[in-house]
Amino acid sequence: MLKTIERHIIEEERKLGPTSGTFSNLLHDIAVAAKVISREVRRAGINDIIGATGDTNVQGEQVQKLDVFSNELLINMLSHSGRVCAIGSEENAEPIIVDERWAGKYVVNMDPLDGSGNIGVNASIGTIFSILPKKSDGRVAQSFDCLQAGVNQLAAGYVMYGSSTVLVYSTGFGVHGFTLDPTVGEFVLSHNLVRFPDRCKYYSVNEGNAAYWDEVTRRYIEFVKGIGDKPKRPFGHRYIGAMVADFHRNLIDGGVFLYPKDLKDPNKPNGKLRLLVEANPMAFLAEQAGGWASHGTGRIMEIVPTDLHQRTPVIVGNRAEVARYEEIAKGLQ
Ligand code: P6P
Repeated sequence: MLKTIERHIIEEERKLGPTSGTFSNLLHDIAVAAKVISREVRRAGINDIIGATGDTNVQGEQVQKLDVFSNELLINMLSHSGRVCAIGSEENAEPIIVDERWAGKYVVNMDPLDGSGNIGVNASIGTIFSILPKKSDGRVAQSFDCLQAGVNQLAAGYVMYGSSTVLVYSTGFGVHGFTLDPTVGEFVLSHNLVRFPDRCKYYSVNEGNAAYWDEVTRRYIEFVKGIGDKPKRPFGHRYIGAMVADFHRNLIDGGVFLYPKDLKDPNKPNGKLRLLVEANPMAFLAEQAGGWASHGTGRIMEIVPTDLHQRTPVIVGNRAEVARYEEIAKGLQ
């Protein structure tokens, strides 16, 4: 029986108690934006949207044309939805405060197009979103409305533009995945209450950073490779360079993803990934799917943010493997 995301969102909303329906409308708006971005991604080789704009973003990264398209589309849709009061985007230095005439009661932090370096080589990319309540008093949101710990999240999700387009989200009642059926233009339920398998099959890390890792990461990676005095069957290694794609494979097949702190860039002592637009939403999903997400010695979702673009080490996925990493870290303290 075909269950569209619209129907599922309404059913999920009923579990949240009496709300004015704006929450489900917000999730629906994000699903619509995902369909439009998916269309552009699928045509990227044709409609001259591949390539860099020549600009660099606040992260100091090359901006791809599809980054700009996705960011502007999502900001435009969310700003005129009547449901959002502030938007924190990986592409914008400052939060976007929505015009009071359109402002709603939710905050969205997002990475509009994660892994955009993969566009030119036709590898998977994604969109990541985190939904929070407005915290400030008064009608107009403040920039600090985006600076909330992950435990405050009401919902989170991602869209993966891979061999098919999949939207995965949770509102706190488990994780559900929907596959876009391009013949009808609908996201259809394909992964109901998806959870990390108990068996950890893969580890995902950029091995090219091995020379810059600290002792904790070095010891953990040796373990997963079956090296050392307690050899074990090694995990498989898979790394796509887009967090959404690596996370999704590990969620479906069993695995752990790491972007630990490293000494590669003195300006990024906590690794590369952003707390608010990558780590927190993926941590919310991981915990809802029976997994865990740590910054190395503690729960990612308990970090109290001080900057929109602050970074954090990320070890996320199979609960036992994340716990093993934390045990090694605590043993070395
Ligand atoms: P590296 C994409 O740029 C991203 O933010 C994540 O999606 C991905 O996991 C990571 O960076 C890849 O970074 O340094 O391994 O290329």
